[in-house]
Amino acid sequence: MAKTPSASARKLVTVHDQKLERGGGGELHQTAAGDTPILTTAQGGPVADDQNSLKIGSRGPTALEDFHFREKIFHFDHERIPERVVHARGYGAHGYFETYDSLAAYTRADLFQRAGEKTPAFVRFSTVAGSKGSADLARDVRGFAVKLYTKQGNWDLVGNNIPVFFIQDAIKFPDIIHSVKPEPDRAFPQAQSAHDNFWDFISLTPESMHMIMWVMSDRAIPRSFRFMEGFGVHTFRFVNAKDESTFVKFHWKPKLGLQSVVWNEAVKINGADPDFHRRDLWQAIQSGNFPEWEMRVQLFDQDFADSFDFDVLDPTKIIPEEILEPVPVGRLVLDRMPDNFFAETEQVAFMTQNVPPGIDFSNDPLLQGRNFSYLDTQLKRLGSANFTHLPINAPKCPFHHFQQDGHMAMRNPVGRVNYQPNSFGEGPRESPRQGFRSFADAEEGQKVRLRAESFADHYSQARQFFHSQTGPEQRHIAMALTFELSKVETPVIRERMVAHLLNIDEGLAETVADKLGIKKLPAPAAAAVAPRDDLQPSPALSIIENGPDSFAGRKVGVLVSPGADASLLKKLQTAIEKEGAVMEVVAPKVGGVEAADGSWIEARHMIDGGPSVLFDAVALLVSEQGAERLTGEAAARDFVADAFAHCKFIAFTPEAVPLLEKAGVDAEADEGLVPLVDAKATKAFVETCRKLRLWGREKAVKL
Ligand code: HDD
Repeated sequence: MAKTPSASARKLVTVHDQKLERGGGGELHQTAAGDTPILTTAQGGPVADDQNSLKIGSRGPTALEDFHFREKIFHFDHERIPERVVHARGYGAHGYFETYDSLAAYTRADLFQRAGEKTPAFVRFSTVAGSKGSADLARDVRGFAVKLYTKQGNWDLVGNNIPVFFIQDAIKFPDIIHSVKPEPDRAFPQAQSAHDNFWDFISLTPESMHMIMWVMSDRAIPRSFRFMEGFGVHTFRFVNAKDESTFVKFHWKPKLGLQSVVWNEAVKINGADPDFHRRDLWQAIQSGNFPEWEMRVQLFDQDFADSFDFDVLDPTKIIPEEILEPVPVGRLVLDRMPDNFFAETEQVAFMTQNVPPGIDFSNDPLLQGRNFSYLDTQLKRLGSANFTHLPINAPKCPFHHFQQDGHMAMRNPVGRVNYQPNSFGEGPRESPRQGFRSFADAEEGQKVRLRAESFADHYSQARQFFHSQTGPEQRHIAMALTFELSKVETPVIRERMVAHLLNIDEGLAETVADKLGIKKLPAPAAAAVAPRDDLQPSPALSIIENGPDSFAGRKVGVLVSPGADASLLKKLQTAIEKEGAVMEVVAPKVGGVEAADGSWIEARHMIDGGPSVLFDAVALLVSEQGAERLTGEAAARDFVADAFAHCKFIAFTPEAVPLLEKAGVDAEADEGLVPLVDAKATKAFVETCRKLRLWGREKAVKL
């Protein structure tokens, strides 16, 4: 019985990838009209009444024999599974990875053998600290977990949008995570690092200083997942067919360039649209604007590793791109949202130890620890050792093994033999040639609990990161540190942090100390290795230096009033869409406004539902009367004032000047205010928007 899927006939996907319609399957389950499936129990029994439980008399007790009620409530009671202990809030999408050229010289991993090879992918982006229901714009690291369903099994590259980590040894992971999560006695703050426990741990953990510079930078408040980089963080190995190893670090570069928001904006976005990042990815993919990242690899040998300033096994260090250029090897495209969030995004299980032959681990102690941790967590979360039977986790290549039974076993091999070797010539056998062979590195040493001396420099790269930022970015770091530490109630923790900052940049330490009201600077923190001054700044570390040269993928919010110029709006829309950006109309009332020429302008948002923080640039297309009325509305004044304060480009019709003025904005303040005097000006405005923000305004607005 073929039927068109409808909202009421949602699909169930079995582990065999058969799609069954809910309620489908035979005439008994059809209504007389034949178009609406009959509601059934999970056992398939048709249900007569789903509105009333079975009672003894209409006001009497509920009967125990009401198996439909019992099953319905039983199932509902068990809908939740534990959220991830970290990275609980996430959003995923399907896509593919396309290999540019053969990398056979470096790796025998099948996905890298042939130019043009396409490997199915599932990617989940996440924040680390917050619960599943927390807001997207928390100041936090973003997870960037990629599952590639290769022909040699799944490869999970479980990375972040920051190339370093807080700690050098996985044994400290529970401590760093406990410290950032809500404090155990009071259960707050949620999705925030701005509290005593986090900064206490950090201030007692100097190895975190490099990471802290990144987390206090705008990297931790990305404009969207589409505009951020990803990193595998650790040094891995490529191993070729001759069993030769090359070290490799993985990078993802967004095609649309890097972009972040500012903190004042982030706080407001969290209120206006806590799902800002989710919605952005959903809208981009559903409208056919598929986000794309390029995979680039830093390849190096043992000689390079030996000569490099820092230990390549230390996950708190990078190899600057200017020293070792990342080579493009392929692209990742996300082109399909999951059919069901729970089945796919929630149940996807990433594990660092999932690597195909040709990709191997280094001795990075953080990576080694991760390889232990990720298997445990899947059992806890998904409840059965058979979590690989879930379609999202199952390999897409043929697989054969003798693992069997257990809770929810759904892929059970047929036949008599479930072991090997066996005398019946049945079942799979291992293949020394094609199977995974660990790189045969020679290891020896005493059993010790020691941190390598080569891991001891905690400040030099933190300083290098800070000095690689542009002026506005350095200011943002200072402001972020001040904000976070202002929430710390214990003075000694604040002072300890300033003592660390003195080892990174004196000016930064002084600014933060001044804002925190610390009158006398403490002595710099004791450093096992003196911070170095000779590391060259790395421009690749700045977001502003690596912005795009187009406005593609961005969004303009156009505030209209009754009597607005519809043809000007049309021209603006054409210019915006030609750039690959999107326009959304904001109006005083739901539905839209009547234009001067009598036509109707449809609006997507009402002003207080569409504040300017949701847009990359704004335009004010208002009539004289409209402007006058809008000056009386707080939401309209905020729309303008926020756009200006967040250094956004603002186009405006001459009639909008009173609104600008009421919002405290001088229409001639700077080149970021673009008068829409004629149709040509719409194009000029969009070209101006390519700069994304007018950072020169920042000092004036004291962001
Ligand atoms: Fe982790 C999840 C990334 C260190 C233990 N981690 C998790 C996710 C990402 C990362 C992106 C979410 C995956 C998803 O979307 O399902 N983790 C990292 C990076 C690290 C890192 C880039 C350092 C370079 N993690 C790390 C350590 C440990 C863990 C040192 C433990 C020893 N991570 C976990 C975990 C999680 C996890 C507890 C929680 C949910 C999950 O694994 O599936 O096992």
